[in-house]
Amino acid sequence: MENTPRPATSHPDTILVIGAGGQLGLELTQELRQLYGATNVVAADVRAPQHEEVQQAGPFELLDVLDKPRLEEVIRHYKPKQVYHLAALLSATAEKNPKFGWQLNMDGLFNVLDASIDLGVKQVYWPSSIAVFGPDTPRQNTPQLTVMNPNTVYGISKLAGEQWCEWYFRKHGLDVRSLRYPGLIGYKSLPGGGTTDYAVDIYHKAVAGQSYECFLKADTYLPMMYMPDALKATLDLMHAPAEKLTVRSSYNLGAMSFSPAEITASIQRYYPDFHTTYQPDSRQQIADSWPASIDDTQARLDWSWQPEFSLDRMTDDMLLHLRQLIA
Ligand code: AKB
Repeated sequence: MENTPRPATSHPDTILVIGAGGQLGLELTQELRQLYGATNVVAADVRAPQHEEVQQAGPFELLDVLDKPRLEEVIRHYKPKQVYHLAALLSATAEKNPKFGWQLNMDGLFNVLDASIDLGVKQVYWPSSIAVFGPDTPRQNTPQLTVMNPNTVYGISKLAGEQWCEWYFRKHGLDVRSLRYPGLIGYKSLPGGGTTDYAVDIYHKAVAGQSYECFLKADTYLPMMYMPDALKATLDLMHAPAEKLTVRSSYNLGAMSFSPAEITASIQRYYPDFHTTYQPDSRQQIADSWPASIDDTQARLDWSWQPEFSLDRMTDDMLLHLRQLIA
């Protein structure tokens, strides 16, 4: 994470990252290994990831989070004090496979929370999403506490998960922490099955010299965040003193908000001939039910959250790295 240098920290305990092969998991695993040493960070995923960094740079375990005995075996073996549980089906995929989306997102969370209590894990990180909000929610500067009513399987599972995290904290004293991520954008890996994925795909098309067909309308505003900011937020939250945290469901987290037309214009600063066409599909309905921008005052107050990347700064960095990758 070259833009937000932090001093190396010594961390005596093992960390387990479940879903380490995913878009966030890959980068979070790399970041944690840099901070705490590769051998102290166990990467786990249902599939052996393609990325060497996850599978070979430190311990790796094949793990289906729905297989509770196997999860317990991994926890018993490594005795992690922290678990990052990132495995989930995202919004668009969960709409197509609702029962499995619910099962993975909920039973996976229960397995992690219960195993953590039973086997002495002290801290759990679990990502929530802007998908917890729904069509009745105020769309601009969506507050931390407001009408929710999500209408996607993913959103319902994330909202229920937030409430369960809070319940496990209050009832069992498990130190569960969570963020409501906006769409995450990074150059190291592709997201899969989300509604905000277009904002990653579009950069890949631009550097390949192709045009982009967008599945959302040109003026669809959604909250977004560049990966270095997402990593910083996650680690800042996990490092914050427990007594500072007033939210035990999940924190609103904002950075930037833009539309497909605006990201296209940002890319055109480098590729003037690049253009986007618009062919909205079922994901448009999902996007229309989500906030356009987020009020993250509570995160700023409680643990000094401050994003660094604007749209143009993200575009500069994304294009620089993607060009290097294909060179
Ligand atoms: C999705 O689009 O499903 C995710 C999310 C906003 O949680 N990126």
